[in-house]
Amino acid sequence: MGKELFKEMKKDWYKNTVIYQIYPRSYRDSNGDGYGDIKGIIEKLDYLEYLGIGAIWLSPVFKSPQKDNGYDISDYKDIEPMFGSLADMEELINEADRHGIKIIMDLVLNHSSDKHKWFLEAIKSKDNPYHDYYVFRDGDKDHAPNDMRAVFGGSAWEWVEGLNQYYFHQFTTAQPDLNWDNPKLRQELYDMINFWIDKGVGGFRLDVIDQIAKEPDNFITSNGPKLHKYLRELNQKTFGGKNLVTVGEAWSANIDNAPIYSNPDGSELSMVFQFEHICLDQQEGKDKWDLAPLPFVKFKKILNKWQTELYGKGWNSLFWDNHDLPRIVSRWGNDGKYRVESAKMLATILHGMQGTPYIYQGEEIGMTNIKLNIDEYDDVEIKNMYKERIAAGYSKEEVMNSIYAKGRDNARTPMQWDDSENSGFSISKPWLKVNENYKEINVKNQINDPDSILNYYKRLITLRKENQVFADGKFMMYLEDDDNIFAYERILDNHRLVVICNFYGEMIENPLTDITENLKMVLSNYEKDDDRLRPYEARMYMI
Ligand code: TEU
Repeated sequence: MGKELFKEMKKDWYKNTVIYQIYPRSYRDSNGDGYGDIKGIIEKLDYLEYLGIGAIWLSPVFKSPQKDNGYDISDYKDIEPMFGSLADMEELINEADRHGIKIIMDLVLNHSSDKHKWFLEAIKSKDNPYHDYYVFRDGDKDHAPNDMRAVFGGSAWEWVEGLNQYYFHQFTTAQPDLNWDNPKLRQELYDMINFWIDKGVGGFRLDVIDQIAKEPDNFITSNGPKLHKYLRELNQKTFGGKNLVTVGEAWSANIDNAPIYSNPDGSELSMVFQFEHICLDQQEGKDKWDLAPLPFVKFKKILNKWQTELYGKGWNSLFWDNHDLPRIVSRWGNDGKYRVESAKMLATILHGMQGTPYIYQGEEIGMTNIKLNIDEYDDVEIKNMYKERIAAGYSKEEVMNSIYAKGRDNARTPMQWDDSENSGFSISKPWLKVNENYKEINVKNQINDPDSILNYYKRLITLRKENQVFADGKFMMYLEDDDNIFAYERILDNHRLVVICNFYGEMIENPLTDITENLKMVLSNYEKDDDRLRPYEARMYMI
């Protein structure tokens, strides 16, 4: 292999790999305090190497009062003691590297914690050197600058007694927005990022990156006019040209601006993490709590659009789950009788497409949603929404049903390692309840079972690594208007990859038998072939 080609391949390593997301609180508790930690992750690196993933997206482990479980950072250059120490983090980076795994850190650059020293200084006086690191506006106690709302409920403006000003916060009041218009603030962030690059991290996930260039006076939160200017500067001052993978979480990204974020020239980020396909099972114009069935054909059209229109122009993330979303097998699969079949079917659809697939911890064993009593939940979003909706006159039953379906704690229950007490997550009472089904659904049960969901994921990851058609094949959808089937083909030179899935639980006819006649079936969730497609059947063919 020529040196240049090798360089070229390395630059795009994230296109042939799969990224695994760890929510550290819930992964593995090594010291028995009920919270997962960095040493716990190190214990599980052999498992992750077995699975075959190339990188870990590590949800925030920085110093934090944990008002939003780490998405409120009070020191970007230090580690939260409940997760370990800076030395543990360095050990994780090095040990992961020995296992062929890169560590992607989760940077929250849109806001800090209200306990960050910058903010504590900023509220002291209007002429404090840190005051302009945040977004303050004048007003009086009874009149906020405008009526903008925060994502987690309430006004986006919080009054500071004494300073007699409001600060702007898009999330909780404990997460004041940083002022990216201030070059000194930007430089501090770049220095901090370079600190982590020097420690050997493999890249960064950038939390709500589309919201950094807010202009609250103009009611702009996402996608502000200066956004891409700031992203290019960020790139040049930090990770640009360094072969790191960068993924921008952007709820507002669309097919028109995704190529700007993920321009193949490397001027901004490696890829976008956008949500158009994931926000469909809610009532139009309302929010995620207002439930509606998944409009299947529309869903396929959206995925088709991203596959075909971004081709050659940018790069996308492929995901069903993360720490903010419910468990996919409970959401769009079947977490009862067909849990195993539907989990594999959903994995097949996702991993056959173009983009970098993400596996959220526990997805690889088909972990499910949970139903708790309201006081057993931990998530600030759930708690705030519950109070707001009950006060607004919703019935308790309706609110609880929304939480069961969409609450973020569905994804945050402890990882299910084995059938011992607390699912092998911890020897102590975990911070959030373990799902009762852990005796059946756990890693130990699946690792030696060739037909398990876990080993199915492992095969998908191997197929992606070994066949370039997964990364580069052109996408073509079949039967776009069919109400049950999700099917497509990927083509690269004379290589073909065909995926045919029955998305639902009824047995149906398979109209695509001609297409697969001369192809070899490389993966399926049913044993013997059949003319028809059985409940949640998934087939992957190649030539
Ligand atoms: O999420 C961005 C975000 O907008 C979410 O709050 C999302 O709207 C919500 O979770 C959907 O239910 C990121 C992080 O992933 C999330 O965990 C943080 O709470 C949030 O940013 C603030 O940092």
